[in-house]
Amino acid sequence: MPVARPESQDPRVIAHVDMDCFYVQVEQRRNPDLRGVPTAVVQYNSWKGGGLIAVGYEARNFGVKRSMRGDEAKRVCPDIQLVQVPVARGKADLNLYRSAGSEVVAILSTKGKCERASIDEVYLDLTDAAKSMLLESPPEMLDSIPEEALKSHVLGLSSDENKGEDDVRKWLCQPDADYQDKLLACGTIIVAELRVRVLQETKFTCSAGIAHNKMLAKLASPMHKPAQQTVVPATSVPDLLASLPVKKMKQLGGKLGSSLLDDLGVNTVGDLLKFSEQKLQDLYGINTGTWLWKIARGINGDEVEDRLLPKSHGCGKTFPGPMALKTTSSVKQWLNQLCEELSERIQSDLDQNKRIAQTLTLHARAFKEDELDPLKKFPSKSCPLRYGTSKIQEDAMHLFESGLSDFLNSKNLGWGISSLAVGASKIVDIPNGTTSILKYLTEKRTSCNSSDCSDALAGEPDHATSLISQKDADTKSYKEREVPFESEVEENPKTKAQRGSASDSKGLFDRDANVKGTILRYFSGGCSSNQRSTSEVETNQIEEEKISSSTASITSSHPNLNLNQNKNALSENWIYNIEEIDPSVVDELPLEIQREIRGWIHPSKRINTAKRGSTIAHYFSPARK
Ligand code: TTP
Ligand code: CA
Ligand code: CA
Repeated sequence: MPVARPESQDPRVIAHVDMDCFYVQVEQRRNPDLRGVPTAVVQYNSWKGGGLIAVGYEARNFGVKRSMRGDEAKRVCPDIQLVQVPVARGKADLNLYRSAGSEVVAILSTKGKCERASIDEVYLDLTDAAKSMLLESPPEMLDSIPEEALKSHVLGLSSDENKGEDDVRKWLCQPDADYQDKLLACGTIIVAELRVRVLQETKFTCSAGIAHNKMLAKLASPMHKPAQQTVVPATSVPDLLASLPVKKMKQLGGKLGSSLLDDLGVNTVGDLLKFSEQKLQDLYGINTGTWLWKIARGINGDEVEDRLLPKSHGCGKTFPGPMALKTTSSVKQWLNQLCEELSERIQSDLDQNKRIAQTLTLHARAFKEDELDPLKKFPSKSCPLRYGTSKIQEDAMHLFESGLSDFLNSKNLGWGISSLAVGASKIVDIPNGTTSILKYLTEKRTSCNSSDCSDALAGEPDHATSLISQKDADTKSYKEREVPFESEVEENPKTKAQRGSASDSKGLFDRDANVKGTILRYFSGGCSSNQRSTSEVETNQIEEEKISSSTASITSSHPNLNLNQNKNALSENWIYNIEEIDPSVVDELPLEIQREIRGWIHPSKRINTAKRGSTIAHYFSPARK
């Protein structure tokens, strides 16, 4: 739900960094023979050559698109190399890509607050680093401006290619610029240097948008891909938004965008300027109305969260067409696999980062023979998460049974499952200096039943509850792993190191002085912004929109459901909080489930009490009223 947060009056420098054709780059690093060769990464199933999930820029030049399957890609680009995504437990194993993303995050987070926004992108708040640079070594005082910074695309500057770098140099060094632009100029240099470091240290290229807020930075990062960066000075915002189709904004990809288009004749974000805040509130409710009024002016107060680790973990698998699961035993078999992976991931999060996940969630897509209610969705279910693979498997199966019973209205009908996913969320840090909850757990868990535990827990932090309020103590995962005690429960040293150097903006130029040429040159295909057609850029964005626009069909699995709990393990009602879902994890779930979850996260689907114009009433589906 878009909510307009007040934008700080203080100037900010925000960057959005997105890796170029990420999975392809990871595969090209693993197998350098693929460098410079048209390449795509395909899904693990082999039907029609597998679905493409990442397409390299060389292949895009031949017209290969992510929407294609391998066979079609071979037709338009016979030399294309199709690399299968790694497989584990019969499903895609994204660990390779996740950890490659972490390598990049470790570098990008050295200059300021860093929010990992998906498997291949981050937001950075570089305000402090830019302020320090402006004080200590402003652009006009530098002996030389890093070449990568001079390659920046500054919106609103002349587009004369011959004068491009000169114009950028002048813009970066203009003595009479206002403070915000001066900070932005420093941010431009800092981001260029970070991107060069990313390339040197990981061999990956990335693209970036640099602006004074998250929304504008995100809009700018895909404008010149691959391996380039785009800067949005405040003065260029009206022109940018005047020509920006509403559907290009992620939150406007769905019903809200359609309503703006169909009901108000609003084609571009700038067209919204015609409407007063009051009018937009009357039409769409107070929050959404204000949000729309603000985005029309490029105002966005969202903060960059200080978060290098995901807010949740999820894994899932689809069972298309005839592969649909039709018996509880086949569901159990696959759920067991998914839970095994989930259990490993939360256990390693606990071991490495000292974080505990508290909520287990099951999502599924299902169909049934009952044609009377074909749109009914399989309700997502959650419960307190108990550590230990077998416990997670057991609880997930209970959640499934409970969901299936609701889905079938307790009728005895035939059914099929076309996708399954499990998630672990509500992840909290184990507080530093706690005389270890973990120690407490290892000592107490074997001996207490649930009521004893709740008494014993009085005064303990909330987050221990879900682990301890179990009837039969599953001590395995803790006891066998030599849980660290107090002195070991501290910040991850890597994170600590990253934080420590956050304000170091000096000395970058020395470090990067050896880098000859620009990142762009690194691309053997030499695919510059000019060579890349607009339609390719659009295609990429449309892909994202497809996901958010498809949220229109979601009607039943509302995240704030008060869920019935299964009888064995869970006695209390449990509220699932949408804020706990990490969009970066959603990307990793099966597409069908992504759509459903994005339906909760993105568009303005809040219960809305404001009076609405009659033609717009259909924007809010009845299920949400
Ligand atoms: P994107 O950032 O959307 O795309 P990309 O990095 O491949 O290409 P671009 O240069 O245009 O940014 O997605 C990042 C990775 O996430 C992508 O390499 C593969 C994976 N992914 C999927 O598995 N399924 C999807 O539907 C999408 C959109 C991405
Ligand atoms: Ca990307
Ligand atoms: Ca991305």
